[in-house]
Amino acid sequence: MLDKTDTEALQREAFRRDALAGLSKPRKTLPARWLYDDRGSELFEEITKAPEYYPTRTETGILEDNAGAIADLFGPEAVILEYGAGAGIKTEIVLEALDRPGLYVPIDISGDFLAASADRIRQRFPDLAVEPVTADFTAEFDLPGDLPEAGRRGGFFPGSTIGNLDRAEALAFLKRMRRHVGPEGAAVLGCDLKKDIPTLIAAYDDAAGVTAAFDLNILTRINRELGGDVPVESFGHEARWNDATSAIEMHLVAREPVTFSVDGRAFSMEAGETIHTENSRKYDVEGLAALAEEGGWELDRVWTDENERFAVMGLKV
Ligand code: AVI
Repeated sequence: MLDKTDTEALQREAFRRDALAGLSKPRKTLPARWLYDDRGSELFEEITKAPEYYPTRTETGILEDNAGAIADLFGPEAVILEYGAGAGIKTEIVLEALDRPGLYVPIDISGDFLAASADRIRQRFPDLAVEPVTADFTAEFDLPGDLPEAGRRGGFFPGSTIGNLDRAEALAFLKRMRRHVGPEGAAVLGCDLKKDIPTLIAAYDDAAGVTAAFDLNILTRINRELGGDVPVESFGHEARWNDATSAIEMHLVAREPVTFSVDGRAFSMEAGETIHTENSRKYDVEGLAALAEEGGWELDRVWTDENERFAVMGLKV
């Protein structure tokens, strides 16, 4: 087993590699996963409460309104596999509604975060067995070998995190979850839907500047963890709609010509040049159902809000 210091050293090395590779491209990028250090995770929590960021409260409302039907889809004594632990209230809504759940398996790459959210769930549901798995769910990993056999296995992937994956990654994820749940399995998948562009842009560029702070924090992280001297104050945040990929993109825009170094390597950017930090793809129900089908699933039910902003999809094998 790797201890915490080993894991942190490996993470930092992966961050260094990704940052240097991304900043060396003609169109600079940084993978979105590095947005989530402690400060980034705090800021993301704050984003979910911003008035313009409708996805979290909309999905929560859909889960509340349909908890009974979701529990029926999973069935009695279900083993729930949650990809990305710590959807907090959303997880609790589903667990609360289930008929005698057999086991809850939260899966997350951050061991600390996972332990904290597993503890919270244990306190809230003292009779529920909880078996956390530390793993990157966008790559292959093994489930515990001793999962109970009585109930159905159900995947739970809320939050529209599927939108942060590209098409190939999303398909690989759907196939992996299909393998995990086995032949009798089911899944509940939350996904933000395509809509008018101003609503989307506002959700990713809120007036209070929380999303901007979240985006810019990746530069502060580079300076702190990779010995960088990026002039953070010379950058601004921009949310853009890309029609070809059906995605909101987050960009860090250089407001003036800048030069900086990261881990001893020099970089320069012209005014207006950007670092692309995140894609958040928006689907329609048909498009996502087609992708899920390709991944080995059948669409069983779709639950949505009255404005059809967000969809929670019930899938069966
Ligand atoms: C985590 N993920 C689903 C969020 C999203 O909406 O794509 C991340 C986010 N980025 C900016 N705001 C929220």
